[in-house]
Amino acid sequence: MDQFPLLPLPSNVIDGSGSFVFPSDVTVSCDEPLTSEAELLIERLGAVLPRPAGVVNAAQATTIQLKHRPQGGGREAYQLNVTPAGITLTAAGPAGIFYGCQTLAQLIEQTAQQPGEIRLPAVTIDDEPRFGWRGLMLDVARHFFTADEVCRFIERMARYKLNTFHWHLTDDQGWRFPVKRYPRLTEVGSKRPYTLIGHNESRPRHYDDQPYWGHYTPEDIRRVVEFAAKRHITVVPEIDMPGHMQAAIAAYPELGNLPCAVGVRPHWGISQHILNPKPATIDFMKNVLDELIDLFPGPFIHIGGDEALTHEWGESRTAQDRMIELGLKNEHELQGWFIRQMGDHIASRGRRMIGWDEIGENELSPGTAIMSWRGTQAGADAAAKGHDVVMSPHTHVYFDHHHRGPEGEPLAIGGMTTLEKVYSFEPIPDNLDPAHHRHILGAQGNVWTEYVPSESHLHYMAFPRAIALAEVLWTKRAARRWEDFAGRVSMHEKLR
Ligand code: TNX
Repeated sequence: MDQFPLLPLPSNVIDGSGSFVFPSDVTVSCDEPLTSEAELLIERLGAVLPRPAGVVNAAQATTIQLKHRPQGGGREAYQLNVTPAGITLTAAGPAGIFYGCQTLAQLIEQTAQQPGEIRLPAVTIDDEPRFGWRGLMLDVARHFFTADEVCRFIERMARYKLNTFHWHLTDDQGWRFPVKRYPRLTEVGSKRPYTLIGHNESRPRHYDDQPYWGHYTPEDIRRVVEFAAKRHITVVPEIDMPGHMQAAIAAYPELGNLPCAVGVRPHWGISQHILNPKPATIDFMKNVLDELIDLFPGPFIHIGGDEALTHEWGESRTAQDRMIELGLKNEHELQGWFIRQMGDHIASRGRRMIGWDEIGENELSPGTAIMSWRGTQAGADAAAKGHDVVMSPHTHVYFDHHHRGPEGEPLAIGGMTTLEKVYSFEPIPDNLDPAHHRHILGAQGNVWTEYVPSESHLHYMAFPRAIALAEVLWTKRAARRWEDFAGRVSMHEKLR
């Protein structure tokens, strides 16, 4: 199997004897609940097989059989068997079958590159992931990506067995999530009058004179969620609060702290504008979350919570009175209170709150999960207190950083995160007591898009780094070798 650059590397590969030669008419059969997986496999193979494959009834002789095997292996585990007589894929459920199909499709696509018959060497692959949260985050607020572009991004994630898509839907520079009850969020909040040219740190700042806008419809959201679900990807939507809310405050000034109007932010960096802590604002955000929960069926709802500058609360009579009324010592505790209001509401709707690691600086309700981005220590601390954690440190998995540059690369936010650095990432912190390891759900790469204006640029930033992360999260730690991975990635990229 060494000749095949499988990505991510499977757990266990045993070479068999002989090989399987594909007939000119390939057929796929499947047990009842696996029809969707069979259809997706057929669709994918359509691009490489000389004639389209067909689905047939499980009783007939077929090239590829997808079989449901209730016992053995986790939900995402599979066994792929290639023998001279045919190909069988078994798993305890549709997710495992889907991952087995990704492995099989990689094998077939690679052999199909050579002229002549398609022949696969006999092999048995037993495979399952190391972590359950294998994610990528996409920021659609700084630059907007359409539902079709998001689906193509998700499609590519699925090929490497990533299973969680975190959708950063709102920020200072644009509100992209449709809320029926508050239409101005998209009418006003999704448009900025012009956008910064060049880097946010350069002075003087220059702006283009192009209005920039974009938002989703509820149909777009449903389509993305369904597209992702078919590929066994859970979507985690994020409404970032109480900071990163300038676009919402531009739409509904009563959410802010100042008597004067603010616009949607035209440049990057952290905004001073933050939601006020009035009961009406808390209710407003709960209503927004209700509509979010109605459109996204997944277990986690992300409320951001990062980089909340509390300066405006320090200057506001209303915020100060609220702090006294609630018996809170300072603005930091007020931020914690705000987040807990959201967490309680999310829990009352049967979902779990997740937020950036700043929320862990205040007491959290049990069941709240955190996403550790300012390094891994905040994640280790939260795990030690019994909270679930997704590791997403800017040191290793920020895909808005340069690959190797800045020399020879397009403008980026800065930093450098090489493929090797991503590959070296270990999600379980060394200093975490083994009793708490189970709280590390996995990890996630983040694509912030201040400097990522187009779909091609997005793929350029995310890949191949996302593949390194996929292997970190799927493959057993002891089986990971950088040189081996680097070789497989370059073979794979050549074939693409
Ligand atoms: C920090 S990471 C942010 C984002 C920026 C990003 C740029 C995090 C939770 N917040 O708002 O886009 O840095 O790398």
